[in-house]
Amino acid sequence: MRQAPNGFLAAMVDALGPDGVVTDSDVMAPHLVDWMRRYHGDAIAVLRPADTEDVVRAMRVCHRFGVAVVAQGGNTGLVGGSVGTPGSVVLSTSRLNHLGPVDEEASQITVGAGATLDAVHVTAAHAGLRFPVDLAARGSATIGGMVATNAGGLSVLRFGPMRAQIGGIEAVLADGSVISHLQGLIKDNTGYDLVGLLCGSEGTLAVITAVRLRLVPLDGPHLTLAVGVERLSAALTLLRNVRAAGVVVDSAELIRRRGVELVAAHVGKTPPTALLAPFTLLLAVVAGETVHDRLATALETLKPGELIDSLVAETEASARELWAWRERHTESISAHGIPVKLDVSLPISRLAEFEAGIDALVDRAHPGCDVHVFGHLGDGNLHVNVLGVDGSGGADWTRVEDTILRRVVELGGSISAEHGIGRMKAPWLHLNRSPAELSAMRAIKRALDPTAILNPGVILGVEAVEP
Ligand code: FAD
Ligand code: 2HG
Ligand code: ZN
Repeated sequence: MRQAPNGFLAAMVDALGPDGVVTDSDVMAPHLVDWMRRYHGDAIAVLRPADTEDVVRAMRVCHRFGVAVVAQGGNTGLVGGSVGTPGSVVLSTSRLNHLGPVDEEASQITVGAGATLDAVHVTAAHAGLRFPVDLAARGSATIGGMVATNAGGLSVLRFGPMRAQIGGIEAVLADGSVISHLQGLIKDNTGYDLVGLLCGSEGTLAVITAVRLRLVPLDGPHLTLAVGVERLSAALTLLRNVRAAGVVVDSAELIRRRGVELVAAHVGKTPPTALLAPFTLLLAVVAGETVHDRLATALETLKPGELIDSLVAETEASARELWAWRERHTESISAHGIPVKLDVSLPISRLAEFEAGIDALVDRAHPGCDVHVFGHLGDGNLHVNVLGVDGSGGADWTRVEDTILRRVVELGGSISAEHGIGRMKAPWLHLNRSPAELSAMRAIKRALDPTAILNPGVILGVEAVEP
């Protein structure tokens, strides 16, 4: 462990009080390993600021001593961006968790960066409104972390990712200055979009302390439908036809039989037969008088032999059970080891081709792996998880990752659809970003964080951001 600079901890305790500075290694331990157990970090201390003023004081001390700061929310990120690095402090937002009140007139709410997604859902629902981003880590993932990664989730198809839900941000820059833009104005063309810039910045440009979120009206009931099909292209056709029939689709997710079997083994349950088709399209749609007829018409458009089975969840409880087969993929995979975990996006027209070739491609890079593909079909976003490669990283790991990411780019896709770049994908950022774009990004980084203390190594890699 790297030592703190002389006087640093005393200055930090002065700034935050003893409760705000944790140095006990047992208490620090969970902050220093990521959700996947792939990244094991290090830090001088974990800071627990109680409000924005505390964050300002903490950043001033870090700036003065040149100590790196890794902002951390729920630590559910999947690209190794949230754990401390040697000589850094982890700044936990757990105490910045204030909520609301809901501004019903504007359908907005201002929350602390450390508020969990679950808490925001519950608060919005009490006001008859909905916060439309949802993901399986909802109990721990924080709004600050989700803004910092521009998280996607299950309803991007209908509502867009985090970026589309932000009415404003309050954040503390590296030198302790505060930018606060929380009015939530619908129209506001006053120069550079700093809010948009911080969204997806993964803790490298500022520490987000509060967020103004847009809320949407609660729908009536949703209907959940599972359709088992022979080929991925049939799932795409069906989704297109369901939407063309005027059905409002909230989520359109894809799972494969292999993944369902893995979840079944993990949770000890038998899946419904519709989920044992080679591919299952899971749909959450807004219910209404004509929805069953419209769905039936769309199902009829599938070619003979393509539809294997379908199942409608009649109750909320059975809908939750169906969704669990999709949502529990991540934990079921993790129960079998540390996977190569990728979240790629492709043009819709290349999805089937990518999926059809992925097993053989990975097999050539590292024979004998177990490849799991699932994800947000409607967004062109597939999750590729590969089990059976040495979980600690190394040459095999890099080869598998490199092979998949290059294939994605060859097909016109993105190496990160929603999890971000973090430390994990920094070496491959150049596949998607031109030298001119990378140079513009470095210039932005230097302007906002001239001594490179904010989450070093994340997004741009270590060398790229040294002052
Ligand atoms: P952390 O993991 O703590 O941090 C993530 C990044 O944000 C780090 O770089 C960190 O430095 C930075 N950061 C955190 N807080 C702040 C802040 N206040 N200011 C500045 N930077 C900050 N993602 C999706 O997009 N879609 C999904 O469907 C999805 N499903 C998931 C399911 C599971 C089971 C799990 C474990 C993860 C899933 N994720 C998904 C990953 C997703 O990125 C995180 O859940 C979430 O966005 C991160 O929130 P967090 O509070 O845990 O952030
Ligand atoms: C999801 O959609 C998450 O469930 C996690 O983005 C994906 O585990 C993964 O690879
Ligand atoms: Zn996802």
